[in-house]
Amino acid sequence: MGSRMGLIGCLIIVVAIVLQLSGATAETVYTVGDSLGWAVPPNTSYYSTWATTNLQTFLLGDSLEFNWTATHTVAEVSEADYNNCTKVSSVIASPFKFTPPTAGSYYIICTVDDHCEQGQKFSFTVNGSPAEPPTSSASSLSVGALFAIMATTFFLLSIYFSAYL
Ligand SMILES: *[C@@H]1O[C@H](CO)[C@@H](O)[C@H](O)[C@H]1NC(C)=O
Ligand SMILES: *[C@@H]1O[C@H](CO)[C@@H](O)[C@H](O)[C@H]1NC(C)=O
Ligand SMILES: *[C@@H]1O[C@H](CO)[C@@H](O)[C@H](O)[C@H]1NC(C)=O
Ligand SMILES: [Cu+2]
Repeated sequence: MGSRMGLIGCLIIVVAIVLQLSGATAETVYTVGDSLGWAVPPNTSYYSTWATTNLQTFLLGDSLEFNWTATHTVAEVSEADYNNCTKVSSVIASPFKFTPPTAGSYYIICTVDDHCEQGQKFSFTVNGSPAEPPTSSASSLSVGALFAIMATTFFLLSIYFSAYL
């Protein structure tokens, strides 16, 4: 009876470890605008459409990469400044990787000339509670470490079998 409870407990731990490892996802890096990069878009809805299409599942720990060749900036602004395309001082070299530090809404504009008015702007929401760690240490576990854990677990299981069954 006691041995069966121990065996079941051990199995539950194995399943939990395997589920956590398989469920761990690496951070995603999104290239803003895909092949267009960060530029004056062909129409004012280009980046809002891109963000809606691509950033629905943006999670804490994911990054945005801005690539550009002409003169542009990346500025994180308030919602009011985003709506008004208000210029703030911000000049950053390309490529620029931005990793939102917390969950919440973000407003990104280019502050050069009238680029923002022409649609070089987008907003998005980072999903995930700040209370949860943004990256899972399990995702950095090598395949070798996974097999080591599995092997150890099965070794322990075999001890249960030989000792009690
Ligand atoms: C942006 O830069 C990254 C890294 O240099 C590259 O992999 C990606 O293809 C570039 N994207 C564009 C749109 O140029
Ligand atoms: C904006 O431009 C993109 C890329 O050329 C195109 O796919 C999209 O249909 C355009 N949207 C509008 C509203 O014109
Ligand atoms: C809105 O933008 C205009 C033009 O950039 C600027 O003069 C004005 O101060 C802005 N208003 C607010 C409330 O930020
Ligand atoms: Cu610009």
